[in-house]
Amino acid sequence: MCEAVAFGRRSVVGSPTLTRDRFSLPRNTPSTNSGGFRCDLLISGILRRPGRHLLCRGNWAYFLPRRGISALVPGERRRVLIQPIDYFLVAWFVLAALSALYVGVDQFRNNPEPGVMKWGFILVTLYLGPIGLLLYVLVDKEPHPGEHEEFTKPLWKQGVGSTIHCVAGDATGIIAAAAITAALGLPMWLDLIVEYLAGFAFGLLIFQSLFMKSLMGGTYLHNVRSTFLPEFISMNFMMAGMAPVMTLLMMGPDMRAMEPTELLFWGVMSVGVAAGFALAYPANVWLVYKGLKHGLMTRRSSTPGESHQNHQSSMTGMGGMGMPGAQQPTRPQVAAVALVGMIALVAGISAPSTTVNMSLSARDVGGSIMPPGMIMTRDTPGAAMRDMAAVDPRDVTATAAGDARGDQVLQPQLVDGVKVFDLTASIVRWQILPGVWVDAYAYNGQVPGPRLDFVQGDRVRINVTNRLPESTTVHWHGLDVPNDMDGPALITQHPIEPGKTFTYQYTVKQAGTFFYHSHDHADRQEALGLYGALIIAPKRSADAIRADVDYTIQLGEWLNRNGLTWPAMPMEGGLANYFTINGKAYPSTETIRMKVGQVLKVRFIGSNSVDIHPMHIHGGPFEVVARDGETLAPSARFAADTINIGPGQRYDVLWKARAPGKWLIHCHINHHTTNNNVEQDGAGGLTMIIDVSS
Ligand SMILES: [Cu+2]
Repeated sequence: MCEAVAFGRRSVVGSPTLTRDRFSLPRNTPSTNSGGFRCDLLISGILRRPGRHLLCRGNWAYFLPRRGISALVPGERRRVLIQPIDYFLVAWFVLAALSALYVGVDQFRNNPEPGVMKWGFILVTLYLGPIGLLLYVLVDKEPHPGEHEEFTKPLWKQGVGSTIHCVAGDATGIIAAAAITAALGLPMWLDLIVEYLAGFAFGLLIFQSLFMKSLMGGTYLHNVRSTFLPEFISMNFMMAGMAPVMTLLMMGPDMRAMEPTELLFWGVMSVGVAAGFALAYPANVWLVYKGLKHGLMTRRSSTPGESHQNHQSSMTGMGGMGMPGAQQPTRPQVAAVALVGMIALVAGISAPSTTVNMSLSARDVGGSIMPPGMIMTRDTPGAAMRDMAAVDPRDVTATAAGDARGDQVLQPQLVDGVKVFDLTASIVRWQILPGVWVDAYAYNGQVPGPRLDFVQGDRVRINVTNRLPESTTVHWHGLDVPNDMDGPALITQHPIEPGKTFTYQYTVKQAGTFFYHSHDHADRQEALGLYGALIIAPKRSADAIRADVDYTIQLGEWLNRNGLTWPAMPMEGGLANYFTINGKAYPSTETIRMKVGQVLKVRFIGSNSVDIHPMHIHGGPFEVVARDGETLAPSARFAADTINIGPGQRYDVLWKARAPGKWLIHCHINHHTTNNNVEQDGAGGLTMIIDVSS
């Protein structure tokens, strides 16, 4: 007994044991009639997976896991999403961890600071990394035994100590709240308010009043009251620096920054803390100078027998004392500083709303990575961002072989006189050029999707299974079908939700060149590869326009940068940089081979949804014989050498091989015959060769 997993839908004729996502096959099961999918529907490459074999017998394929069965979907997954910034983040947080380790060990082993300040430095070093370490060494680390009191006396060092204390308390509250609000899906503006309150509460009620109680004496409530105003001032400046940095970076092009599970979120928090520190520092210097906040302290444990005192604390700049020579702060002074702090806070929280949409939450757009150059404004809806976002590589379920081809003919099963086809939409890694891979939305693991060959009069049934992370539908472009089979999502049918299957069924009335494509967020899904050819033969074969070679060209456009794929769109940031014929860019496009005197029929399909492509054939004019699936009357046929293929349009043209040589078919928007603006082997993108021999 060997267990096997079939790719896609199961259609089992033998007597295997079926379970939900797997089945067992008796040993030596006859290969072609016992279930699974035909090998020619599969792309050999997606079947290679560590720990799995592919058994491809005759026309049928099975997956044989070496250890159990883990998933229905075969192929290599890309489990991680790595952007260039991530390397810096990893390095940064390794440095931060090492720095914090050093500060922690040194504080507790060697430095006569009270515990609350030791923790303050450790926390701030976690946020600020080597900068925290630098501050510690410059202002607090006792140079030689007994020198701490003298070493920490200067006002600028006391100001740093006071800011460290504020940042450790307030920023910790802010960061904890940011992580929680992101998980709750609160809009950004509400996030900031919750974060402010949490930061203030944590800083004042816990870090300041509670942890400092032993140092300050007095009751907890008294401490809360006496430290409220200086904490309020310091916190306001701190948040005034932190809020805009957090908002603008979180809602920038890489919105992984909104997800606490992403390293980038913590990187943004670090930058935010640095900005908050910088803005709060001057205020803290003044507060310490005036004796409204404490700065650095020294606490020494006396050796037994040395003194009756167990502890000796020296708190420079502690409440009511101020720095030597400083006058008591006046009410107008305190009021003015507090007022400016509040103005800074309001500005810091509200100013980003002029450029980013603060009504969005992490749930709306979290994790989306926008194309470079996309214009996002204060009123850009979350739906627009999701529409244009990069395909998340973690949603890729399989990797196609580099030489895999799309547009492979899909063989139907005949059930009670109905031709039954199975289409499954999923995300696959697809090679458009050696070394250039896109994360494509694909039917049956190929771009374009498999070709459906119909004959006029056929009754067909197409089971469409959705393995995308979003809903989808299929539209039968140009076909005269019942309205509820037509495909527009939310207009004629409920979208097919992820994991679900919808069955389309109709009688094929027309003949000619047609295609199918997604009709749910088509600007995204069709651009990412969800289209395929419908080639319908006329009922009377005498009606067919004959040619020696019949070749279908489906056009595609891709935006692929930084290892990510975005749907190409005629939008800022959305313009394509790769162009494909049948899923491949020249020189990876196919070559048509024919002999002098033979006639080639090219069926152009405007399957891309962005540009009009003026398709040109070298070597003399062609004759346009059909448009949009309709055969032109002989009197309406015309000669041309370039024809505009607009999105959705189809043209069938006949081209005669007049002389031997390599003749080109290419788009005449010359940018479309480059690969990321580079010509390779004389061309690129929408180019292919007709190789005519004599
Ligand atoms: Cu073009």
